Amino acid sequence: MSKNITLSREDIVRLCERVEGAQMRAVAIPKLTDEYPSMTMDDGYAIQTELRKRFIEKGHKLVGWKAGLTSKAKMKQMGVEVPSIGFLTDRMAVPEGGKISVGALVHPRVECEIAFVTSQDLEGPRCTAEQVLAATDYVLPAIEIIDSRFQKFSFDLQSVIADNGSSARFVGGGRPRYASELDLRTLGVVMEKNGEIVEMGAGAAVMNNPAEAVAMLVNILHGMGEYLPKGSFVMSGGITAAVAVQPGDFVSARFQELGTVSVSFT
Ligand code: 0L1
Ligand code: MG
Repeated sequence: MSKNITLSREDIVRLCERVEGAQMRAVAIPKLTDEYPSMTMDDGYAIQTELRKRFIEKGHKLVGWKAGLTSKAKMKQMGVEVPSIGFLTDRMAVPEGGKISVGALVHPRVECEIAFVTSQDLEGPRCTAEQVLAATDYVLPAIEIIDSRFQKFSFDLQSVIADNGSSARFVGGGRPRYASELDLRTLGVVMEKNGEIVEMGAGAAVMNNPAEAVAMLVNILHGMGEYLPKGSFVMSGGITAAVAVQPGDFVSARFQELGTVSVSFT
């Protein structure tokens, strides 16, 4: 598949450094398209790939991937119409019940997602939800903490892809289950913040079946010349809109059949 890269190598490195600086220092920056209005989604993925290489060179370990903007609620909330993907590293992982310092982030939001752990390699370009389910070891509930580095969470798809899909932290927990024992479409989730219900939904909100979102992710990876290796942790996308958090908040997501995952913010 031919890529529509319009940025020079120098610009890709420069924009990668800008995004990396914003992530490391937890400062908001203008969206990248303000300076490069004709930037493409492939340019965004080229910047994201550069960021991944830099993190790996610094010793971060790639543990998996995330699909983002995969539900109508999320697309409406963010004003985009196409899903995206981002990478996950060991430094983003937070244990179930753990604490996250809001000071290390710009303006975090939480969303509940169904995560997949794969037992076989998956490769595009025509990966299907059935192939994803056949290659899945188990599924588990997760909370993703997203943190767009763009001012006021105002961005477009090209910029958010460059910013690694707003990836910041993730928490896996609850009760892992074989996907074959569940109907992921009707599986319900209730998200509570400080004991109040703030969002609820069911798996079908994610592209009719969260396994479809993982297949989409594998097919985007193929376009980047990559595949999804076995043993990957993959988050399939927020079932509901994302909810803002601040210091002192306690968030828990109760998933039907999969138990509860929770995290607090300091
Ligand atoms: O995981 C997601 O769906 C987030 C994708 C990026 C958009 C955002 O920051 O809300
Ligand atoms: Mg997400």
